[in-house]
Amino acid sequence: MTEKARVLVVDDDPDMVRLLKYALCKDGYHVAVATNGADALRQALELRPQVVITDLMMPGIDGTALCRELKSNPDLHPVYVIILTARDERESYVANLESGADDYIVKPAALHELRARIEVGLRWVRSQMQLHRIATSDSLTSLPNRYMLDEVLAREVAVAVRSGEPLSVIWLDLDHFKQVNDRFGHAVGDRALQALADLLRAQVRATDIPARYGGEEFVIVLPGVERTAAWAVAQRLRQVIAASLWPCVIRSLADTPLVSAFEEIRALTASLGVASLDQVSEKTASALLQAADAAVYKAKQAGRNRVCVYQEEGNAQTPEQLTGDDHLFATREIEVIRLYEAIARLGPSVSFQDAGTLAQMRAVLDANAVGWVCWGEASTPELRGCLGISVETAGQLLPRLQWTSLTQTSDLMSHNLPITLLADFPPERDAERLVMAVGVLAHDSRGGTRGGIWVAWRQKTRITMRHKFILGYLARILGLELELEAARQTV
Ligand code: GH3
Ligand code: MG
Ligand code: MG
Repeated sequence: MTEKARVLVVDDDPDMVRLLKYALCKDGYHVAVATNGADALRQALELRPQVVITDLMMPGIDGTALCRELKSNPDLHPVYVIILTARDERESYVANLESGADDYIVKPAALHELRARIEVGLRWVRSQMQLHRIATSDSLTSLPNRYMLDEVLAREVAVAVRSGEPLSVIWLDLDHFKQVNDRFGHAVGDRALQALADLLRAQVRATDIPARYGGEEFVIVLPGVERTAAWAVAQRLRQVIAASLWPCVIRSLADTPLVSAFEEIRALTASLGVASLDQVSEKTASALLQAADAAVYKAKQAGRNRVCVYQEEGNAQTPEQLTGDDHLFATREIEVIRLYEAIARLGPSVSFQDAGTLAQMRAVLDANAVGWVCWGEASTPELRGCLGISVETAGQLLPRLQWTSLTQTSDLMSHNLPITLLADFPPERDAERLVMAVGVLAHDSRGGTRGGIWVAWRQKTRITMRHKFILGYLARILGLELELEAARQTV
């Protein structure tokens, strides 16, 4: 169902607004009314009307002043303003057209004329929005383009300076991308850029803004995120890109005759640079971008497929926290990549009945037991595979697992919270005592439960972003087209 067009009617004559509201509602518009200019402005900010119909002569803020306010507020753009005017106000409505109003109607307004003028206004609003979309988004990837990025970043820098909140950016440049074009043609290169854009959209939170800077370079703006957290995001992106971008391109081109040649390339990787506003002395968008660009340059020089954090002049030492974490992640990362490779090789029909996949999952998550279940007709989970504990114990464990949808799970996990504690389970067999377990459901596109995976640990384990990501990834394959909603929603 299409959304109703929003119309705001302003007149100091209450009978007039009541009449117009009644008539326009009947015509299927969403109508709000105000009887003075100040109230009209308040309502406009709340409703974001596409069309405002306003009387001229009102006490306080009159129609002319209201029109000027509406038209000059970028948050309300595009708004179409129709002036309602008495027959003897000819001079003033001409002046109003000059000062920004879009149209006028002489009172008493015939309803069919009013309707026709509203429709003209809505057409204008739609074309304005389309123009805006064309001007601000990149046609290949539909991400915000550089023009939009400049605008967004300038705004976020201003907000951060005013509020003292952190602000970071990640600059991402694909490695040796020219080779992809040279070997397989631009169409394949384009497909890779689209796949990368999809991946960025899926991996960042709703408040982060990924944009295409140009060519094979992308920038992600992370409001409210300080450097270390931005670095962790960049690391995760780097891993996901290395593990899944090229396999994803191959899959999407599966029916192309050339596809076997694509396997000559094992992975398409990216170098990423991270910079935060607190690192640059000049608090501007361009200084911040330059810093991130300098960091990417360092990542390229250091061998590509890596993340570098910007370092201020004369401050050559890397923050301890970053090197420490990096070291910790390094060994685990290799395992994660092996897991992805195994999954990519199995393709979209991967089954968790495959013991190899389960074994790798268990190793990567450092879990004591993992398993996979399938929902039967009776909508009770049916054990299909388990690793690490006996089938009997797994069978006892299953009904006690608190199954969580992927959305909820990743939401909880992103806050580093344990999901389900099975503190005293199972009491009779101490050797296989499992104190914590997580269940993740995968749904199909109609919302039906297809299956689930579970992971159990002997001790309380902190569920980190890493665990969350791996579980999410596995559940996604299980359900084929799962949206990682929560990953985007978490604040
Ligand atoms: P490096 O690792 O140093 O970044 O190497 P690179 O090959 O990625 O970098 P270089 O700047 O030499 O080449 C960028 C390539 O990106 C060149 C150009 O053909 C390609 N490219 C830029 N925009 C597009 C596009 O819209 N579509 C396609 N298919 N290719 C593009
Ligand atoms: Mg480049
Ligand atoms: Mg490049």
